[in-house]
Amino acid sequence: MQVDINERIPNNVDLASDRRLLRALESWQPRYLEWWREMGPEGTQSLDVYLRTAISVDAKGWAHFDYVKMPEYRWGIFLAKPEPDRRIAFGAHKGEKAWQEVPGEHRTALRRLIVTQGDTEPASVEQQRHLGRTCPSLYDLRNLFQVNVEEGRHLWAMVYLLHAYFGRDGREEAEAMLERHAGDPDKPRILGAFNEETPDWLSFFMFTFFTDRDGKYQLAALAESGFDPLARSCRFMLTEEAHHMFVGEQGVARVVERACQIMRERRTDDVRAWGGIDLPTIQKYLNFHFSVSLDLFGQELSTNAANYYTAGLKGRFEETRIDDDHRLLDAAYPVAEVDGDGIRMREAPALTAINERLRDDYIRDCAKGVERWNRVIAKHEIPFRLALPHRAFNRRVGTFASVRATPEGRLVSEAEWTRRHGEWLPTEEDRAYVRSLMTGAVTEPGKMANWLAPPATGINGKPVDFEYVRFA
Ligand code: BYC
Ligand code: FE
Ligand code: FE
Repeated sequence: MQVDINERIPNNVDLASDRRLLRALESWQPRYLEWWREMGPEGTQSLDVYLRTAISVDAKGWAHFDYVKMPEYRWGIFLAKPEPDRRIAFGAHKGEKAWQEVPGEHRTALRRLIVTQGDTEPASVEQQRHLGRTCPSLYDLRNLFQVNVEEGRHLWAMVYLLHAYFGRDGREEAEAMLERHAGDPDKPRILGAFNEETPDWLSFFMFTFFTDRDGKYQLAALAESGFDPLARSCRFMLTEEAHHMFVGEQGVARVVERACQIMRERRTDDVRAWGGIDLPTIQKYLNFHFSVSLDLFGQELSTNAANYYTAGLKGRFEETRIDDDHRLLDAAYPVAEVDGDGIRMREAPALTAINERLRDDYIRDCAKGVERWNRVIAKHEIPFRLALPHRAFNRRVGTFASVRATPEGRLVSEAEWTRRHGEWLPTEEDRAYVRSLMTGAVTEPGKMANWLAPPATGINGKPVDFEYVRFA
């Protein structure tokens, strides 16, 4: 199916042949644009930004680069190509034909999953809306906007499913997506991490590394869904997600690189004296964003997750590559839990441990990124290593929400936590210092703020000093 990029809503789902659906989405569109103007990236109405826009789902066409005015971005609806005769790969319906319509018995659960997924997308745009003001370079500003427009498109992807498959309550849920707001005390976003602030660029890089990576794992689990339109939506979203995590990984790596340069050139550990962000502060930010993102996987043992799996709605990471029966009725899975004053492993039913398994996959992926950051430090021959904190550290969801643990995973008293958490999590002073480095926007092509190193290469083969954003 070809995409007509000039349609009001570019799509590869043949919207033109479904007038009712088209009209419903066309009436949601102005409300989306109004939300984008009010809650989206601040002060960007007239900028020309060198952005990637999906114009087809082929390997070649999905990454089309050009200057775009942000409010005129072509937010479209794109599903990955259908797999012929696709079968459900897991759960009680394993082997049956994948569903092209919503099965009545699973309607509520599916809607809930789609709403939860959809809600995070505009939330992240809201969280990041002020960052343009303090961008460290045009290259970074462009990357921020790229992430923002694609999160906006991810909202479109979920809203399409709600409109196309859930009738009236789907339309109501689509409205509600624009009514809840990140951090709003009356109408907050659904999941915890999406009500936190993203007040500075170090937070932004950490967020895109850790929280967008939760997105990757959740989308991968939904990409296995027996409900085929959801699976195909998520598959295409995953192609966009890779860039978001790249922005985070490279962003943090460049902050680390700059800290190391200062330490070596100035022969000092006092990186702040030279306007950099010191490695211990980077570690604290890492601790915060990792722990908050771990909460997004839900409880270690979850009957919700077991039901989603059995129903064929949400699978495991790379479900079809796992060598087992894909029903998990008798299988076990090791889960960490609090036991007296320690933490021990216990065999739990694999079905109820589905969330924990996905969290484990996620943690392994995060650890690889941290090792790449450590290679930057090692290259400078500096004796410091970044590390992921223990999964029990700073948790608000699941079994560890009821205890206090150090980054090493030692359980401590409330008193010790109160005394020492400032060693492990960013303090007000740390945050104020980081903010103090980011008081204005660096907008000269090729120029970088002092606290981060330039990227190794530019975007789409362009040089680093390319004019990624043009100001009118
Ligand atoms: N905050 O049985 P449990 C992304 C609630 S990120 C607040 O473990 P379940 C993106 C839960 O609702 C990916 N509440 O829950 C990234 C439940 O409530 P009830 C987003 C929470 O359902 C960056 C209760 O606790 N996608 O795309 O197994 C930028 C029991 O919990 C939280 C998805 O999340 C929390 N963190 O697991 C842009 C995928 N966690 O029923 C975008 C869809 C749990 O007791 N969502 N609760 O009232 C899901 O699959 C599941 O909802 C979750 C939770 C995995 C999130
Ligand atoms: Fe997204
Ligand atoms: Fe993302």
